Amino acid sequence: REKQPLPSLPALPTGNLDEQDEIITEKIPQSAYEPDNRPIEIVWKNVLVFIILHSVALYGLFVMVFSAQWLSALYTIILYQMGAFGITGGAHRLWAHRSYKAKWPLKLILVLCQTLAHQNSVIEWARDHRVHHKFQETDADPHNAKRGFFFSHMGWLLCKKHQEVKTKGKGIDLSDLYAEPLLRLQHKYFMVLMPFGCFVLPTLLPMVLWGETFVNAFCLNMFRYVFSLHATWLVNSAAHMWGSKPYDSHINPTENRFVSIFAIGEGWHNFHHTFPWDYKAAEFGNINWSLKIINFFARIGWAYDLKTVSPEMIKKRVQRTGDGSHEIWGWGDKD
Ligand code: ST9
Ligand code: ZN
Ligand code: ZN
Repeated sequence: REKQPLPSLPALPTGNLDEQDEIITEKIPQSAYEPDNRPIEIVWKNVLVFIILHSVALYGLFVMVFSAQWLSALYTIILYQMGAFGITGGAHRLWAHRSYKAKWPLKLILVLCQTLAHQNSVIEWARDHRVHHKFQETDADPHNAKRGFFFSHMGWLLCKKHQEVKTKGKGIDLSDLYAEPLLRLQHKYFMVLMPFGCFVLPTLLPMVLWGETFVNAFCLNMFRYVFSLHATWLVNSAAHMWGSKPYDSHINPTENRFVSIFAIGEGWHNFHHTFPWDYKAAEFGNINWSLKIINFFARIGWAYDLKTVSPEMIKKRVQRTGDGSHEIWGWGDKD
């Protein structure tokens, strides 16, 4: 059967997004899509790499519990938090959504932390993520949750992208990202910066600084990396499937407390897909470690122009499209 052509959507708004709720949250009617039954093209190299990564990471967990120095275990947790903030505060809230502005020292910290997290370069990450928001849960969504838990979690990184991702993705404006020399530099030299920043340096430091063994340091770092990948992927899988929908019951993203814990505040995904330009990525500040860090940088002046949705706008939206679960939380009392 032939697919119906997709209706065209307005481009992602840029600049001050405060008033553009309706534009960014406009959805492609799901009726325009039919399930795609074409066989997927598995990328066996990635399958092999992920099997190796997971095996070493499992051993890293064993090392963390039984044989690593306590300093190495603490260091692993700190690195995980730093990488996580590179993704949440950097690739996601700053660069993919432009939900606040940052001065260059903060940008430098963020790009270093994002390299430590290795989820591709900021430019590639933000491109896929903008495509995800604009075409959420359609064939053009890189990790379309309608294709199941495994596909949206990590399966999408193990096969070729759907042609719709590439075709529709071409219409996404990335000029603001390419206008930043720091991001261009990271993108251009990513295949040098990433191995060094995500694997070599994090392994060497505990060996040099407090005499950890190579095997322990290497496997702990792998555990840190794989754990942070799963924490991130849960936002695409679990937080698109399980949880409440207080802000918009017509979309699949949910409020998921469990995901928020591991993704340092990014599990409030029903709010985030409803109001993607809000720097808090949530209505409240609970279980939102990323918000606390951005607020700290705002206090010292490195983060500014923090965009946020007014309580009135949230209230109107909750009443209009929410699933009714919001009432039990009250208004603003968790801030
Ligand atoms: C990783 C990313 O894990 C995770 C992202 C998660 C996002 C989460 C979002 C949730 C938000 C909240 C954040 C929570 C954070 C919590 C932190 C807690 C710790 N538009 O990609 P290619 C075109 S990465 C437009 O190779 P293939 C383009 O021309 C893990 N065009 O497609 C492109 O060429 P170029 C580590 C697009 O060949 C060309 O297609 N990394 C788009 O189908 C080829 O692109 C890996 O494992 C688009 N969106 O291969 C790497 N996409 O780039 C895995 C593509 O030159 N990736 N085009 O412009 C791969 O090996 C491949 O991408 C592939 C697809 C095999 C998956
Ligand atoms: Zn999402
Ligand atoms: Zn987002």
